[in-house]
Amino acid sequence: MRTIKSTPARDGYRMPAEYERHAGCWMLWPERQDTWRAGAKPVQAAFAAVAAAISSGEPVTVGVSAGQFHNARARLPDRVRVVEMSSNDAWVRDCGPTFVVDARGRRRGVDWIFNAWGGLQDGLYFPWDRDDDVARKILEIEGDSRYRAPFVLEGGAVHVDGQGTCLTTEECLLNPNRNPQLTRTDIEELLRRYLGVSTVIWLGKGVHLDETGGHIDELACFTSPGHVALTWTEDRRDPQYEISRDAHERLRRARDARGRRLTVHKIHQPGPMFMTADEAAGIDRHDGSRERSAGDRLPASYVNFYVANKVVVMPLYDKRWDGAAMRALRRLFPTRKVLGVATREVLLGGGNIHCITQQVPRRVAS
Ligand code: KQY
Repeated sequence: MRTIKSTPARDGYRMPAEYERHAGCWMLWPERQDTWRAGAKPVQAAFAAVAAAISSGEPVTVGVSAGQFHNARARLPDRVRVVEMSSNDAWVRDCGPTFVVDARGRRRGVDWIFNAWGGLQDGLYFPWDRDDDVARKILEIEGDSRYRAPFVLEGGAVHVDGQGTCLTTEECLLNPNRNPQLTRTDIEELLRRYLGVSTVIWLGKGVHLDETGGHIDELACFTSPGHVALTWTEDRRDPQYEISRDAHERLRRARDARGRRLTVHKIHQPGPMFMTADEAAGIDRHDGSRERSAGDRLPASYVNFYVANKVVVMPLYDKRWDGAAMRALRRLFPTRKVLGVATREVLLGGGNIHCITQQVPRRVAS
């Protein structure tokens, strides 16, 4: 597998939207006990259910440590490919490659520098060296050439419409715990070069208390060109109210790369949801890892879904709001079946279905 010194944009490559055709999807198997409670068994069941749902519409590969290989193989459906791969945790959206394609249907991957969402300043765990190698290993297996981007970024920090527009947040990308040497203008230029976009739409803050420091993939995403789903609440006393209202205003004023106005689809958040004492008691404490405590507010959002070829897989966690979110996604993705998976266990680790998946766009054989 070759590492290319150029940039995707210079070579005519762009990041396709998630709703474009996939060759498959990658996940990593969860096991670390300072993230996942009860020996990670409850969350492994949730990951297996997500893999089963996605694999009904496209091939799924799960990377797993040597020690967990037999367990993962036994718990995942036979149609899911399981390969040995070490990692520090299971967030392949962030440590995996971002795939890019060109007009001839060729595919390559961008390997961002990964620093566990903030490095030694306020990263979530140390070390993160195995995570930083995940993108490269996936590209080896996929047989795709690699660009090593010269800056810190996670896949969950950007969404694209596939037609030249990138959506991101100031809270995350301008945080000095990622790239203190880069200005906003520098970062926009790097997004142009590495995602092949021409327009960057900046939202302000991410979801309230999101431990990644404001990833866009909890807050908002494109559902088709010109259409954005946004997590929402009508409760003015909730700090999320002001965050979502500000995002809505920015989206209302924005134009995408093709000069279109955006239609914003509000999806009411669940909860608010909090970690229980029982859940917190089941998580190991570890120096250098984020402490997870009873009463912590969880960054719950329905916007953290995954769009596969034939299905959309969305988190379920709150009977009061699940139905409305599912109906909204059915309207937004009329050609796909919307499948819900109960993923409170994934949420306890600080993310959800979008964060634990990484799509591989389809390559057209040349
Ligand atoms: O938002 C994401 N893309 C990932 C969430 C990571 C949480 C780490 N504990």
